[in-house]
Amino acid sequence: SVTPTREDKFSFGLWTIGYTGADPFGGPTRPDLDVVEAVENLDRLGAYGLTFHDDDLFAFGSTDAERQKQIDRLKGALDATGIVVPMVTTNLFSAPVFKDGGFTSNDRGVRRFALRKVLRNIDLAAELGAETFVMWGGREGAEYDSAKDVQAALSRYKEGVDMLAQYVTDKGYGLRFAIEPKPNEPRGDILLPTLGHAIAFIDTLERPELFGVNPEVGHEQMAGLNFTAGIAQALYQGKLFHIDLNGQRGIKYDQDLVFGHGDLQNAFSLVDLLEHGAPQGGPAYDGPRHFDYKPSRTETIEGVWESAAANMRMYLLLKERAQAFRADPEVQEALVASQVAELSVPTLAEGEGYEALLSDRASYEDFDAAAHFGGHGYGFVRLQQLALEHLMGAR
Ligand code: 3MF
Ligand code: MG
Ligand code: MG
Ligand code: MG
Repeated sequence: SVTPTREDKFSFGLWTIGYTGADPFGGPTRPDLDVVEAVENLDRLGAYGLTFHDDDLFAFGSTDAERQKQIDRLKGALDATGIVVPMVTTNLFSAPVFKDGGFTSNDRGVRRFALRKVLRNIDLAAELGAETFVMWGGREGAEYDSAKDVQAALSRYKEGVDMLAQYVTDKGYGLRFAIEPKPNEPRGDILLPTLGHAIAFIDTLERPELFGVNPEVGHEQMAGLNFTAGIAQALYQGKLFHIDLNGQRGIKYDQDLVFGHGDLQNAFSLVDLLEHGAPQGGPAYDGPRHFDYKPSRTETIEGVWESAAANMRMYLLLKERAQAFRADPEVQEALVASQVAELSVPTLAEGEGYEALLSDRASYEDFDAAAHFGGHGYGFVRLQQLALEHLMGAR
């Protein structure tokens, strides 16, 4: 069915449906969205979760009383609807104090302030029962190579997040961290620009098991990368802790379109991967299907809710199409012809080392490379045509 239910685990950032349309060239085109209205509408549309940055819920610099009032209003709406908060994230990019970053600002005082802000927000995340704490370091970067010592910045990043991991461990919070990579915007270059950079960085941490990634469709595509392939590697490395779904059309600014409104083919293969795991039974993802999109500034508040619904509908339509693709006998036959499953057969026999391989004449002396080069095709184009026909509803 393409009607969203709680079991689909669709969640939205408060900053997504709450986007008022302000961009670098113009002010808002819609009024602010109240958190209670946000929760009620997500519930009405069939979503299961709301996520937020501290500064989305209560303005930066709020008094303790103002902060608590907003938290209480959110809790009331959650209780009334059953909407949950599976993820909380931190804003170290909007306030002017973070203009050169939070954890990696050149200014040590800013770095200490950033850590305190995040610790406070981690307490709130735990209180609300969140499982994941996302960190997008949007201002952790530079425009000029001589302005930022990248190796020192990575050391400070590590120092900061190691301390946060110590904190959640000491407190017994069940939280795990997900780093969100992005190549650029708002900084000219951002640290940990792709999911591959982030996974490599996680390897240097004191508690790598507490850290994974929160890749965003548009962010990887801004770097010209194949998002589905990146997600497959994140799964392979056990690091897909969370995901930001949206649409992007090529290498340009972060468009944050509705999921599927960008590279539709890649959205199809992504849903196929998320829903079916690797074709040969690799690990599957069972976390939230989280949308990080921006309702276009041309739309009214009715358009906001229509676009929120469109994200979920696109996901469910793609899921239906992917199921039909996998179930089609002709596709199954084409997959066999393309030897897709054969890649899961180990190259060496069990216990076989280089000595046995060296003495296996069939693998080299008697191997007919010419026949393999000229003699057989893989049929990948036929497979792609079948995939696209399913995507187009032509089969
Ligand atoms: C910016 C983003 C961010 C992150 C968020 C963490 C404001 O391009 O994608 O959204 O997703 O900070 O969840
Ligand atoms: Mg983004
Ligand atoms: Mg984006
Ligand atoms: Mg994002």
